[in-house]
Amino acid sequence: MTTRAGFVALIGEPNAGKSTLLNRMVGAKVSIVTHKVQTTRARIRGVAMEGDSQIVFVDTPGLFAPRRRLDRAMVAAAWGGAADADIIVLLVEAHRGVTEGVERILEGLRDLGGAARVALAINKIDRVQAEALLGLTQDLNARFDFGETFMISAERGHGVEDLRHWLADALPEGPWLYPEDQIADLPMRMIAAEMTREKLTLRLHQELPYQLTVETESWEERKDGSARIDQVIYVVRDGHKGIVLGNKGETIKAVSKAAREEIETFLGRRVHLFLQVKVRPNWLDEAERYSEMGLEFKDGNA
Ligand SMILES: Nc1nc2c(ncn2[C@@H]2O[C@H](COP(=O)(O)OP(=O)(O)OP(=O)(O)O)[C@@H](O)[C@H]2O)c(=O)[nH]1
Ligand SMILES: [Mg+2]
Repeated sequence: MTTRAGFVALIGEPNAGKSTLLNRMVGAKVSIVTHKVQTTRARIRGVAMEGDSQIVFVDTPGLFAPRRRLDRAMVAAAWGGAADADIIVLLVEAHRGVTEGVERILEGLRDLGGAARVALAINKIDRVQAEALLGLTQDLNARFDFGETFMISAERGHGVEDLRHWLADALPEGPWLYPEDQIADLPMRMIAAEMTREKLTLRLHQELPYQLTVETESWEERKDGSARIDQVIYVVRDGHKGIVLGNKGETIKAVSKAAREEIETFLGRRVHLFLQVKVRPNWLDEAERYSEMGLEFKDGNA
């Protein structure tokens, strides 16, 4: 048997549907998804088997013009994921087409050189008329020499099988990189923290989701088979703490319930989840917060 294995980086603008595609390829929710931009903050790997190929998908933070230190670390992580991959899949939203952001990404891909093969996946085709896709495909292929173009709906699953087959054949020959039954390689404590961050992002508005982070502080296995998980939500201001807690603690209770249910589904057992909110005005400039997220902390403001 000839096995194949390798890394496939999913890159694109924020909200392009990278995490949705990763989850669909893997068949489980490994990476969090929201309707808001900049949901994913670090590289998240999900493993899919296709015939004799093992495809290690690398979900990356969206590529955008960074302003804050955290933004820069996210964008650096995304390009790092692309540079390290055997194959890159660029996701472009069908209904938005070639935006300035997409043009910038194409420039970045040109700078990367031919080190990796790049495929184009026009996503969210459920949102446009079929006729519009031909023009967009031609436009994008005139701008960059893609190895192949796919039209997909990551959410509904259209075209995803074709993409998976193509990737399985295009990966280099070699032994599998993970055990056959493994689907993710993020520590469970991080996945659990991400699930809580997803619920917070869905409930909170404006800048708040971008100014908080969630960390799992302790994880205790109980004799009855359940787990006790303690997490801290770091916010930058007292006012934010009040909003996260909500009137009579309503918001944090709802977040806690939704996150607990999702962690239970993932683990397949009962979970007791305890959330605490701490004000930490400078967490966005603390190296430890970045390593907890799996991001590189860069000194200085450059
Ligand atoms: N209509 C439609 N919506 C989609 C499709 N794929 C993803 N979405 C939605 O697009 C939004 C963003 O999806 P994500 O998977 O979080 O996007 P992302 O590229 O990971 O975003 P960042 O992590 O912020 O970079 C969510 O609301 C998804 O449900 C699709 O094929 N069709
Ligand atoms: Mg994402």
